[in-house]
Amino acid sequence: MLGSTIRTQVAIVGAGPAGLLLGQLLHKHGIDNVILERQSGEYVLGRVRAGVIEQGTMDLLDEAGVGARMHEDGLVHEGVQICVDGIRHRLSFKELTGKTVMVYGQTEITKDLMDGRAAAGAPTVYSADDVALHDLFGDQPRVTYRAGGKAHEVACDFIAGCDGFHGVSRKSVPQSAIATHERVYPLGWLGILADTPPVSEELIYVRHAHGFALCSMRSPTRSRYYIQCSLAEDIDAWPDDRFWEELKPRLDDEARRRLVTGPSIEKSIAPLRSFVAEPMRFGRLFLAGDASHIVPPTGAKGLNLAASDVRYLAQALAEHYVEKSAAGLDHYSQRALARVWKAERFSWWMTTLLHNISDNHFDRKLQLAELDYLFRSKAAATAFAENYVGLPY
Ligand code: RFL
Ligand code: PHB
Repeated sequence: MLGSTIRTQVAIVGAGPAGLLLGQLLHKHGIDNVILERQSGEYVLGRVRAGVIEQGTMDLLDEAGVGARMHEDGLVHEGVQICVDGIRHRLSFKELTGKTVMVYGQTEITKDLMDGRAAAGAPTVYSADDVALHDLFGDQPRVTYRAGGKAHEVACDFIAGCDGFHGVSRKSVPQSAIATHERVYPLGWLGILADTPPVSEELIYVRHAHGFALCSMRSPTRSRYYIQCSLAEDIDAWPDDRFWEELKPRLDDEARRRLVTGPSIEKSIAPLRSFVAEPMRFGRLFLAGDASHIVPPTGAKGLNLAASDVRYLAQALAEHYVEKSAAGLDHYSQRALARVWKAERFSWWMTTLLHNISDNHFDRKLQLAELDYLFRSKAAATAFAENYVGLPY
């Protein structure tokens, strides 16, 4: 049965952070947009992912008018700690770069963006099935989908593919038009969320002979921990006690003493992957966020890259509609990819520095030499801090 045909300026596929933030920024510029999301709103809000956001991402959330709760509840972090075989070292972002990062969960950002969108009265279609992109290289692209047992269509000027790594947008592009670059690591992160106080006020990245671990948090009463695991791991084989027993030996004495264990409220395994699809524009389709690139989570860059893509894209669309200039749209892919590749490099570097990836003794010795250099050289520490707090847009 035929349902509605809606006309809008920008059709956005995906209501993750990229799609919702783009929608909000476009709305601020007076540009109409419709978001189509495959999942329900509750499902999107139930995903536990990023924890660390850069100053540039905070600024964008403020610009989108949804930063109030973040400033109230977010935790400002002036540094980070790296523990190597039981000895902890601190790197101060504040001293090295004058900047800080914010610990504020992706779940909360998503909620703030959804609330902002509802307040703006901008349309989002959740549980949209069979989303399909049409006529990308013509003047009048369309997006079709099914909802409530009916077929619907969105006619638009542009499509923003913000539908994540497994989305339909990137797959709608002719194979000959797109180049993909990928590195798959033979490991994953097993993550646990628990209502227990964090072991430390700052994040601790742990390099240990048993494998990587990360002590993070969502609030002074909610912890987020990760341990390196094999890709073949079955989540059902990881009752909470087993997780805590695996984490403990990787920590330093003080962290082990302060560790408060408790029942998990979420547990999941994420594979580690580096991936870039180029270019990010195909006619009237623009990819943004995980739809176009993936980083392993070690550098805390995924959500922040989605935000920088969206900033370039929102600016470019505003230039198109307000100033009637195509320059921003023409340069979008090149500008976004320049920042993407630097974050790819940093995330790959941090991943290979801290994980147990290779059995080769030479590789292990190199890791330790690199870490020693990082702790002793101000130049090396500054390069690390500069990347962690986020390179300029
Ligand atoms: P998302 O969040 O995947 O959202 C895409 C949305 O599109 C929908 N979708 C579709 N909708 C319609 N039709 C289709 N055919 C569709 N297919 C998919 C999906 O349902 C979804 O709602 O991509 P987006 O918006 O680009 O955002 C990217 C971020 O989510 C991601 O990069 C971060 O979570 C990565 N990440 C981290 N990033 C950071 O900046 N800092 C961190 O500390 C950080 N920690 C992490 C992370 C990712 C992790 N995992 C689970 C991979 C920690 C972990 C463990
Ligand atoms: C998190 O808190 O989920 C988190 C923090 C830092 C990372 C990755 C994930 O590098």
